Amino acid sequence: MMSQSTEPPIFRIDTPPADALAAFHRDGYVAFPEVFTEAGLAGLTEEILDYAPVREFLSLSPAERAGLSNPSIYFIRPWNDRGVWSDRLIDAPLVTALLRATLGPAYHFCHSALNVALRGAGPIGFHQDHHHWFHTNAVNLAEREKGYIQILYYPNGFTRGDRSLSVIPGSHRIAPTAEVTPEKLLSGAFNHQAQRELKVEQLELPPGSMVYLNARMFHAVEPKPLDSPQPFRLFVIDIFKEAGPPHRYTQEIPAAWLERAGPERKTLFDREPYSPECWTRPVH
Ligand SMILES: O=C(O)CCC(=O)C(=O)O
Ligand SMILES: [Fe+2]
Repeated sequence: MMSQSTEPPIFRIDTPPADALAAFHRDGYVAFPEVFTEAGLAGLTEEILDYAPVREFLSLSPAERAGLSNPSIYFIRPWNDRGVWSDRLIDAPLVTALLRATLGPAYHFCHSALNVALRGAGPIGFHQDHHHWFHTNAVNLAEREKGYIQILYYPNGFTRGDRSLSVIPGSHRIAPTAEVTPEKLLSGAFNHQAQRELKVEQLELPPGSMVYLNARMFHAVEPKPLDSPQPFRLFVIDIFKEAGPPHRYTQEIPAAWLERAGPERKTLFDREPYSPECWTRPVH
């Protein structure tokens, strides 16, 4: 494999702008509009559209599509069949700089997913993705304050109201116990705790954008209207966790990934994958 320095960069920047980390800590997310290089965006897009299951999904006839359990979404988790550009996302200098600044030196790659949403795709309600809050094993309780980061990539972007990402900035600061529902958050009941007005913001991002998100922050996705001018929205997510026991979906690392990983990347992959008994098995 080529050394890092001779690879064309996938992002326009290698380090976050000065105000990005403050925004992340204040809001629970920070967006990087048009952060991909031209070559990086073209390469990533081509890898997704060339991926056989995506090609097949996009070429289905309406009748074939109607037979699918979710006719308007292609989804795979983990997304292991990555080409050179999508592989490069995992430890691109910008990603590494952000993860070190927010999770510290000890963090791991958790898992990834790929999602293609067609016109007619439904909404996703407000939710958090920090799964240790949804389970009460000793392991889960101990992991709740650990950092869990989702990096969302939008190769062809989205406009407001068209499969757009919505966020409740500041909601990551509220401990997500059972009584903290999105409805209560938005009613103002927790504004004092967040020290700000918690309200929904619907984002809009151009092609080649990225969102760096604390998975404790409530977020949602708008449906994709049937008359959307964009035929489909592409979405890739890479998830990282502070070192520790498996999170939900912490994936097996494919043997081929391990073989070609350099020493730094190997440390990202050096963790136990999720298994149904990983949180309940007695600790020796
Ligand atoms: O589709 C999106 O923009 C975000 C989806 C989401 O909430 C997630 O993958 O956790
Ligand atoms: Fe989510």
